[in-house]
Amino acid sequence: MTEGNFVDYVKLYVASGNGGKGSAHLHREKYIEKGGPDGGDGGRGGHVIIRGNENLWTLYTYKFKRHFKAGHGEHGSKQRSTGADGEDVYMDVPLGTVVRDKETNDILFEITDHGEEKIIAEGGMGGRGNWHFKSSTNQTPRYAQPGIPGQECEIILELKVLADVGLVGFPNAGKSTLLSVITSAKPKIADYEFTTLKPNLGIVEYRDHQTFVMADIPGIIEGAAEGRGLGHYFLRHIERNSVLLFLVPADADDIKKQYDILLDELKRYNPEMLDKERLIAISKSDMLDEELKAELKEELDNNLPIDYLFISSVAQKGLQELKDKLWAMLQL
Ligand SMILES: Nc1nc2c(ncn2[C@@H]2O[C@H](COP(=O)(O)OP(=O)(O)OP(=O)(O)O)[C@@H](O)[C@H]2O)c(=O)[nH]1
Ligand SMILES: [Mg+2]
Repeated sequence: MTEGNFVDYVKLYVASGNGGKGSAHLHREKYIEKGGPDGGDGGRGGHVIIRGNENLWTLYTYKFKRHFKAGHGEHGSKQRSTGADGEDVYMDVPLGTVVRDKETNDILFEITDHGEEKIIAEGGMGGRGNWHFKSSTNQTPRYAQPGIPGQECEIILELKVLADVGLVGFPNAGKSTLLSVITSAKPKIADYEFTTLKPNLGIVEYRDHQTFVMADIPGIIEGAAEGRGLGHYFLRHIERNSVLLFLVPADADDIKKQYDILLDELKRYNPEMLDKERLIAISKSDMLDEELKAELKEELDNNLPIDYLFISSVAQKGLQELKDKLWAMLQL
């Protein structure tokens, strides 16, 4: 998935259909003097329905189509014939899509399951035809109910990525490079900070054709939770990951400190982030010679509070071990 087509926030207009009018038809037939009321009911207006689809990963399609209108119900007619219901409109969204009312910004619901359907705008009921209103005192009612108008509203769709593993690291830590070597994603990679501006997702192929999804998000810096850099906006994308992989480059001045800063930013953003499984990968470890690596290892063994390993995306070292560990953590 490239930068350009990852769409995670859209504003849309939706409108359900009007209910059809009930009919006020009076039956007329040769030789029958008083045929009586036989007007049928109007059909229901179409609903606008939001539906979860596990094959979608972004809200990309909604970048180009922003108005969704369901069909109107048809009017009732003679011989008690009910008008057809208006056509429902389905809007397929990826799992993890949060739907908000644009005016109030309130969350209306969230789609988390494949095939899950929620009506966002309910079609108006059809009006009842005149034959319903026939009574002993009124044998020939000449009125029928109008249909109920449909609803219209503006909504916001917001996607929280449901990847299994989220990458956390300072800018330039090598997150995108890792994604590019263990998945078929082709994120932009460069030797400067904030190369990644939007999340990238990749599917990691594991042994025996199993897979898990990894999300690469823009780098996080100190103060991200207060809005510094880009990280804050994108932290929501890793709120749902079950495992967080911290990437700290081997040439960092103080690896433990970088990890602590990252962890602190996550905690300030949402304390629940700390409930996730965590692993540290020391990236770019091809830059270390064996002696330096042994020294660093001793220091990290004493300092780091959680499990870690050395990797190098460029030299393709430690990647299978990394996948094994991540996979094991995902199975917990
Ligand atoms: N030597 C070495 N360099 C690496 C390795 N992985 C990444 N790099 C380099 O580190 C720089 C940053 O890599 P990116 O993958 O763009 O880093 P990032 O963490 O995605 O950075 P942002 O998107 O800015 O947050 C690039 O110049 C990469 O070539 C590695 O394993 N070894
Ligand atoms: Mg990047």
